[in-house]
Amino acid sequence: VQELVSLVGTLQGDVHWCPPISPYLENSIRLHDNSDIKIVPKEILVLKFGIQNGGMWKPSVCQSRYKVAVVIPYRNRTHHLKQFLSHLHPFLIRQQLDYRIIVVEQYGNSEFNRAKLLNIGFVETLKLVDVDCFIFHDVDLLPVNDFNIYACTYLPRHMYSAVDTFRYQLPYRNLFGGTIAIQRIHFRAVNGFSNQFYGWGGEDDDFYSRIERKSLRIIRFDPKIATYIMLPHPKVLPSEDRFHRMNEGKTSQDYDGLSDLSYEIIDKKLYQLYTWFLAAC
Ligand code: BGN
Repeated sequence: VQELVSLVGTLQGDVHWCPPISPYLENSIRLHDNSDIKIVPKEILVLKFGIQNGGMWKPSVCQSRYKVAVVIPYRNRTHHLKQFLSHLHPFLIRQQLDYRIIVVEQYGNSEFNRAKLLNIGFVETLKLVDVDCFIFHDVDLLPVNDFNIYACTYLPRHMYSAVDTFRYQLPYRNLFGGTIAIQRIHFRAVNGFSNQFYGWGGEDDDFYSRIERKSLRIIRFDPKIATYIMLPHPKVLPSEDRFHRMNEGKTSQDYDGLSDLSYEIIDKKLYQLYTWFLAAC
């Protein structure tokens, strides 16, 4: 917990801070494999926890030490999204976070551009809330341990150290994909993600290099805490272009990213469990 940085400023009014470790964290692991994930109807989640429109929540009895935006790049995974929200809302609530879930859906049929959707999510979120910590999160990854706190550490953090589908081993040391937590200042400092990666693979490796080039480092939590399960999906073919893109990325960081981001928001809505953007990119 000491490694986490509180980015919320001063106490508002006469409430007190939430305790450093939430009393609601549970030691027992309730997710063992993906058959454990039950979809909870949104009406029930809203009623039980008081989730606000747009997928927002914060503790009412104390002021959270951590304010975060969870941004999800998305297209065509309705079932996963329902499972994700059913799991993640109660998980974040047990951690007593002040949070908002934002889903950025890619419009149209061009190849999926995960990295650009995350850049868009970053920019659009900041138009709605003043938040200093971003969690960029794939929809098919679910954290199983309550002590994996969804707040920013000083350094950018790769959130999974162990995933069931990788037999709980990291495939390689510099992996920075799937789920990361990064401070707003650091995301800006590296100029966000490259916008050039269409199709599967490489955008996260490129992002890792961006971090290194700006003399930052990454950290991870202990694999016993940073454990995830991955929801099953058909294997996608990696993009052939990704090696070329990664090579280009060595010199294009300062002009490819947040600095040249162009897109159009086709639609947006505050759904009960998340804020939704439909983006053409
Ligand atoms: C890597 C992918 C990552 C992906 C991880 C885990 C590439 C670039 C060429 C080596 N990188 O191989 O994007 O997150 O696997 O699945 O394909």
